[in-house]
Amino acid sequence: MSFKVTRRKFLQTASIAAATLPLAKVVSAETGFVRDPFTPPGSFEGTQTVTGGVCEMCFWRCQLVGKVRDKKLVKLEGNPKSIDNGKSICARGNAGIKLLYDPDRLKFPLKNVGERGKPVWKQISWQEALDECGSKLKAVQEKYGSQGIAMFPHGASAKYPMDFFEKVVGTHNVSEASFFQCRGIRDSAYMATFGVAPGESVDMPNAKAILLIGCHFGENVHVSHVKAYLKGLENGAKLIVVDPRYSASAAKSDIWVQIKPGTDTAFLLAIMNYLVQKDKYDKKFVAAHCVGFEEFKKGISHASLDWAAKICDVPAKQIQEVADLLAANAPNVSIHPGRHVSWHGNDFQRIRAHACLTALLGAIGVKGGFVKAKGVKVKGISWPKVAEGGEEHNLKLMADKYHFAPPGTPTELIRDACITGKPYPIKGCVVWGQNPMQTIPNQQRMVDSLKQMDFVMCVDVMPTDITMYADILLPEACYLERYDYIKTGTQWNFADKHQQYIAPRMPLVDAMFERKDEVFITNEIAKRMGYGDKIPVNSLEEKINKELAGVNLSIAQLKKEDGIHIQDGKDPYGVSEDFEVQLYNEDLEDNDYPAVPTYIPVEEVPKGFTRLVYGRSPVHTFNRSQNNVWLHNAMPVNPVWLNDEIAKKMGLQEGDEVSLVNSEGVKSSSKTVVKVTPGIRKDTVYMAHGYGSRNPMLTVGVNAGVDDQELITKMTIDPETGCNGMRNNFVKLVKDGKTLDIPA
Ligand SMILES: Nc1nc2c(c(=O)[nH]1)N[C@H]1C(S)=C(S)[C@@H](COP(=O)(O)OP(=O)(O)OC[C@H]3O[C@@H](n4cnc5c(=O)[nH]c(N)nc54)[C@H](O)[C@@H]3O)O[C@H]1N2
Ligand SMILES: Nc1nc2c(c(=O)[nH]1)N[C@H]1C(S)=C(S)[C@@H](COP(=O)(O)OP(=O)(O)OC[C@H]3O[C@@H](n4cnc5c(=O)[nH]c(N)nc54)[C@H](O)[C@@H]3O)O[C@H]1N2
Ligand code: SF4
Ligand SMILES: [Mo]
Repeated sequence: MSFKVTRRKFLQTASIAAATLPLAKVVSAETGFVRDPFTPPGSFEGTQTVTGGVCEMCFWRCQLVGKVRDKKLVKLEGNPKSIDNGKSICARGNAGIKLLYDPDRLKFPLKNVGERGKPVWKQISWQEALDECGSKLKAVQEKYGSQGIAMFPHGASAKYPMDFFEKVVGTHNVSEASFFQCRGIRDSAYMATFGVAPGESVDMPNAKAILLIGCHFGENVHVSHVKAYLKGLENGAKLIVVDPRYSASAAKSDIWVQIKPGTDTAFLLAIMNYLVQKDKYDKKFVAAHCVGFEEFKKGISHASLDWAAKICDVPAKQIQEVADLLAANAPNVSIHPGRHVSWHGNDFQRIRAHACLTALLGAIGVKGGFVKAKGVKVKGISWPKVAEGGEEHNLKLMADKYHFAPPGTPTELIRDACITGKPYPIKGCVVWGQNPMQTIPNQQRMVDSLKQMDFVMCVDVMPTDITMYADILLPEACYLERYDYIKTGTQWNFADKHQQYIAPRMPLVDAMFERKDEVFITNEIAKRMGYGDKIPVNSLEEKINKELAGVNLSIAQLKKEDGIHIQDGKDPYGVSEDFEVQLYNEDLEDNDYPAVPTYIPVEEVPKGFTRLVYGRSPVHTFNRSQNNVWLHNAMPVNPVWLNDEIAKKMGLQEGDEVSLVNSEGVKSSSKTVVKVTPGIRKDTVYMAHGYGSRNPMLTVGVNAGVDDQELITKMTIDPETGCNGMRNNFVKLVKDGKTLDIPA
């Protein structure tokens, strides 16, 4: 588009001009990769390189080495042996040291002698803390049954306790924000279409065209995935980005579709209908692998280019241009499955459309297409299944809803039960590595759920907003201080020499203060709940060694191999004969859901308001890194992106300090600044997620920027999966105490 040059220029100036954000100094704004800002060359003399680190500043788990001097970690780098991230790590990975040594980190077990939400902390011994957790959880179990305990887990360290609570204690009430507020819909929708969860399995390095719906690589940073994307662009792939905002990816695109939020399914339906009507789809692939083509064809026949253009507020010609570009490059096209996909409560249908479009283009198992890498499986050591049945307490089955939910229980079913006591009370809560205050919409419902509990325990590394609601708060060793999680995979670029890797997390330094790991904590609670005889391993190191033994490896061997075992892999290309694509899915039909991808309209923006959408900060991971001083300095607040013409009408200028209020009257408790830009639609504002912490123990991150979640109070639930849509909240800006209407 001719548009592109000026747009790109504007982005460059915008990122430099954002004077409050010295982002450009620290990281490349587009990739989030560090340009080594803090480390004068030569200052690492006398350090020893320790291998075997696996990053968990986010969940991509890049492989690390650490430079250690006098038992202190002074620098992190990518492990040069890695065939995944290689020597690269991102800003957040680099700043892991500042988490490790954060003076605000949890150091000792704490007991809340104040109120939930307004804690007064008293340091106690591990013995006392564990006795209290064990006895209180046992009491809940005895009084209300195992289903009376809910768990909110996330991350490597939460897997072992989650397994314990599900299989030994026997509760179904486990809800992962990384499913129900993130990618669960994607996995379920692809399962219902391809029969497999997709991961991020698109062969972007070898693609001739890449379609990103919402994905904003460069701000969303997963090192090897971003590398794959950039490699594709370097190799000449055409890039189509569908986003209401001029994201870092949109800035690199050949076609930017500035879509109206919530309407992507209509856009995809029109593309598919056009391809079918014009005979531009892969007939051979469809005949060999697709089920229900005729029903599908009929079901989407209403979706003309003009129909979609009106709904999506983009030119019909542009939709056609996208369709033609995809068809011209088929089958070597990467239709990205998405990752955070719980957007508007109509998302399962959209993600089904991603998968169906991929199939129509024959872009499966071919270079550049949807390609599942053939990785290694390392069998985990798990708790024995003790609790039998319990299905009569499965909230999902009892509600007879959300028949395509991912594993676990939809958050709202758990919170409904907490708040109403129906169909049964939930009175015990274990939070492990999740921050449901800031990652699940409608904070008041979370507060109400937590306040009515008999007992709440949190295991965390930092004092975050959720930890303010704990009765007992336990300090965990962080990812740099413990053995953990065996990361496996294949090389990031599907090179001709197919390889696989096995990389267990090994500590780079010892844990300080009284921090403990998940095996210690879970086992001690298990003993106190009467399950001591079920304990599968006595230490995390033993667990990892046993798991490695399953693939004829050991920690000692891995240490000799610089932390990463590499072996021959398998060619990932090709499609098995029995691979089936459900363009029309009978199971969906039987459960009263649309069997062919269908556009379900979302609520329109009310007069005087604008739609709030959010995404990633390139230098933060959600809220978890907000107190990290390097990352905080790189992007101290999350500016609210406001369309320049709208800003002008409102009399607002770049850098003006504002707060936000939503259509349900909820006001942000902190402030941020306005970013005035043509790079956002007039009916939408955008901000990075994760800011605005309220825990005063976070001396760096507290009240920095605005918490998007605080403003997301209106609930929209995806009917197939029960996942939370989070982009149907409408806001106004407040300046100098005055609430400003948003002009139409
Ligand atoms: N409004 C809004 N909501 C969202 C999103 C959004 O963009 N906007 N994103 C969604 C997405 S994509 C996801 S994946 C989820 C993520 O949501 P969460 O799972 O809640 O987020 P995390 O940052 O992984 O977890 C937060 C907690 O883990 C703690 N933690 C960090 N390291 C460790 C550790 O080693 N051990 C323990 N025990 N705790 C640790 C942090 O201090 C923090 O309290 O949020 C979802 N919710
Ligand atoms: N730096 C960094 N990187 C991360 C993370 C992090 O916390 N920090 N988290 C990781 C995790 S767990 C996840 S799940 C991923 C998430 O990363 P993505 O899956 O890429 O994130 P999304 O939130 O889906 O996409 C945000 C983009 O969607 C656009 N958008 C908003 N509404 C709509 C709409 O209706 N239609 C379309 N087409 N676009 C819309 C926004 O403008 C924004 O550019 O990022 C991962 N990478
Ligand atoms: S992408 Fe960055 S934060 Fe995530 S694991 Fe890799 S280095 Fe760590
Ligand atoms: Mo996520």
